[in-house]
Amino acid sequence: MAGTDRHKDKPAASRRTVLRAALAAGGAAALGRSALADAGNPANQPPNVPDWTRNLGDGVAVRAYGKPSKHEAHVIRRDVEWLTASRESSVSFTPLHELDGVITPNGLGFERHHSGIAEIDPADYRLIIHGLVDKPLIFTLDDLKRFPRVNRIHFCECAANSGMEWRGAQLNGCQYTHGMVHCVMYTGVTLKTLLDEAGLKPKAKWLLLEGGDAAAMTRSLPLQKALDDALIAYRMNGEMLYPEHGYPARVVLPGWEANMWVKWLRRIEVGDQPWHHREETSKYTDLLENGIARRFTFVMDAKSVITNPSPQAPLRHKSGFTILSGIAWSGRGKISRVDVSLDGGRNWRPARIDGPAWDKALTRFYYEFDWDGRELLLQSRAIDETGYVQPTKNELRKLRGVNSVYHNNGVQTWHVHKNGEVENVEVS
Ligand SMILES: Nc1nc2c(c(=O)[nH]1)N[C@H]1C(S)=C(S)[C@@H](COP(=O)(O)O)O[C@H]1N2
Ligand SMILES: [Mo]
Repeated sequence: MAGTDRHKDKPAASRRTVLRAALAAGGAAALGRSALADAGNPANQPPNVPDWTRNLGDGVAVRAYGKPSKHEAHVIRRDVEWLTASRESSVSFTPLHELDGVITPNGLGFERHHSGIAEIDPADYRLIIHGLVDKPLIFTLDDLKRFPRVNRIHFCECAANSGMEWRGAQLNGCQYTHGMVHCVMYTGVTLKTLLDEAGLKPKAKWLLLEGGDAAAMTRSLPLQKALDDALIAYRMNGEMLYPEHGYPARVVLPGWEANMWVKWLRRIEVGDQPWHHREETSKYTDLLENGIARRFTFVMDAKSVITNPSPQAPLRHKSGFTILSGIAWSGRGKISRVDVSLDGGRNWRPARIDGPAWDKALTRFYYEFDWDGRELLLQSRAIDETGYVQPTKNELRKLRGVNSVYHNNGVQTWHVHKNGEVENVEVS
């Protein structure tokens, strides 16, 4: 049965004319519609009856694994061609301007791989713990799932996020300037539980974390962090990890730079000092103006960005009620406040945080205002529970110079033009 007779009669044309007249006379605002009320295909709009109302749709289980609407096909991870030397060693960015709330969908979180995605058969997955332990252990995936579980929601940010912006405004879109961050709920076992199982020798001070990908990426982790809040996660947002995020198990280090969150984790060696690592996977040191590098800059400082409006999400209305939205996060705890400026940092007003403001997680803020149609210089600054205030980019440059590509948590400025287009700029 395709469609019902009930809907087959087309309403009289005169009704349509009346409705249009009402809209033109200012009824648009009352109906909560904008100038975009004229967009689309009138045949699908009131008072006409669209096909999707006339016809039955797919039944259950036709879409055995759900996907977003086909009209959302533009909401994807993207890379920057000139940044991507090879498809394997590359980065893709989270489409932050297309998301809301605080949780990143599993298919949209940025990816960073040094040697591509390892496709691991879970039956062959093994995690080895050895070195300065009482009994070296080998875990299967099922073994990991039989330890007491924890659920933790945390952001994961590459230390190179915003790194292209150290010398000046460069990339036009928050997807590219800030999209090396995602936030999901991880399910797994604490690393402490596994280390307790193996038994640490008194001299234990550092761990080596090694990935099972072709990069065999290794990082040194101070034991204190491992015992404090590190996880070995196998689920994200309830699902098993996706291959690009380390299936079947990865390291989660709340608040710390993502480079250390080893994916496809296969080996943990316990030692008494940090290891020397191969340059290409571990040059995450911050070169200062005087040539000295900041090392072990593990914690991600508080940061924020306005995701809407932004260069990929311009303002479509010419003026009037406007919703500004963005995300804030801190590697040192909860976000306690976010301020917003419409004039490049001269005046600040508190934004409205809505939804959870979890520890070391993305936090959503909004600022609603009446746009007078004039140019805007939008900024946001995050303040975390330690009292730390997100600095301006120039304040950061004074401290650290411009040699590093890492740990740029400076305030972002978006220039909103009169026509609603938005551009990445800097204010002095
Ligand atoms: N085994 C392995 N782990 C890895 C990497 C890698 O290339 N191999 N890249 C690291 C870097 S630099 C980042 S930023 C994060 C990215 O995590 P994601 O791809 O889940 O976003 O993984 C880290 N863990
Ligand atoms: Mo990274």
